[in-house]
Amino acid sequence: MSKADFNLETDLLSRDESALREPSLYKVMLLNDDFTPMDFVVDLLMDFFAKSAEEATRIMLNVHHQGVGLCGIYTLEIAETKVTQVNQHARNHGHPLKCTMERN
Ligand code: TYC
Repeated sequence: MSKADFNLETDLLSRDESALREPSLYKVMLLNDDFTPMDFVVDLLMDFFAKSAEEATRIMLNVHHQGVGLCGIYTLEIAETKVTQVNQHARNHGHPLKCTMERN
């Protein structure tokens, strides 16, 4: 095998060790509370998660009734940024809304 034929991914690393494996994904979730106004949550889902008014309303009501709801699935840094921005936005407006993330 000539040097030109050597492929690190396929010849040396197992599938699990491959530098080409997909990045881990993280679910970004909204948690329910009794105080944050529904229209604030709908606007937040449209502004930070690019949801339509209809989809944002569906997600907000899902959180309201189930206690938690999925906003989106992202790679680590994007998920962390969404969580930080949403929690800061809620704090800035005096609402207790919490956004969290978990490994998918
Ligand atoms: N439960 C809130 C209310 O009745 C609405 C709400 C929805 C709050 C989703 C937070 O993540 C949330 N005003």
